Amino acid sequence: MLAEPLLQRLAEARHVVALTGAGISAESGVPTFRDAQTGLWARYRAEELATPAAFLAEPRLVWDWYAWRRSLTRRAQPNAGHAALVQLERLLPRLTLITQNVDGLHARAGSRNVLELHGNLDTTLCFDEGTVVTEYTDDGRTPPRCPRCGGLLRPGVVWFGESLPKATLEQAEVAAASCDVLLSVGTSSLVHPAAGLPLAAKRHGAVLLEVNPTATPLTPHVDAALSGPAGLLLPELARQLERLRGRLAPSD
Ligand code: BJW
Repeated sequence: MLAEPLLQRLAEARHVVALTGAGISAESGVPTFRDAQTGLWARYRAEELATPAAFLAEPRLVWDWYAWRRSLTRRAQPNAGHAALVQLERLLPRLTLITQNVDGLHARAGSRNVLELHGNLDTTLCFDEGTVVTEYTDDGRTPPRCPRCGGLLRPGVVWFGESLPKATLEQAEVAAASCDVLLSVGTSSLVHPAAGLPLAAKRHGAVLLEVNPTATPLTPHVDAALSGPAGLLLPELARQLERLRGRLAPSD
């Protein structure tokens, strides 16, 4: 699957970054961001709901959309792709996992070092104060209100036009600039600043690998494009790495 010289580079890497997007959760039954709209939500475009302006115009609609998506992700289980990244974390000296996903499935699979660039569906913020709200009363209003200031509550995710969490983005940028291999998995590579991380890694000399059933704007820049589903290809990659490690291990 992965050509021997690139597999060697992966096996020798001191620091690997995996950047994931919605595609890695597709096989858990969580629809990807751009294909997310099914059933009642099919007539809305995700890009038009995931903005502060949409929330201010129709807070109930946007809150309900996130409630629907939260109910899907809570029922979902991590898949073989998530599990393979946990295995890679064990096999490699250092793996930084950067995700654009808000579903929390990497942590539920057992990944320890996860940088969530776009927040998490399971957190709630006060729209006005930007503070995390852990407890609030359900008084029947949608969205519920902030117990401190009475402002609208919103999901703790990053919408278009909003800044990413500063410290998390900085850690991601440092990791991208210092890794030997960056593995981009299941992302359309359209949304910035996340989409710029692989290119920054490449400028600093990293090998770029991509796992995706379809080509993306990143594909022309990668050293290897592994075409197919993450749930199949990531476990295969981990197996290849383990086999190579077995061959390289000094015999007693
Ligand atoms: C499989 C598979 C399987 C399927 N296995 N793969 C520079 C240039 C141009 C624009 C900008 C720029 N810098 C900033 C911007 C503006 C904007 C932006 O990037 N716009 C672009 C659309 C052009 N960025 C922002 O606004 C960001 N903020 C920011 O930069 O602030 C400063 C600033 C603002 C304005 C101007 C300039 C500076 C914030 C971005 C926040 C993104 N938030 C969202 C919503 C999160 C909450 C929610 O989920 O509702 O994050 S948008 C959405 O896209 C979500 C995702 O995390 C993100 C990425 O999507 P992803 O993960 O790639 O999913 P899909 O669906 O697009 O793709 C799935 C892929 O999986 C596909 O390729 C499939 O083929 C594949 N796949 N099955 C493997 N089994």
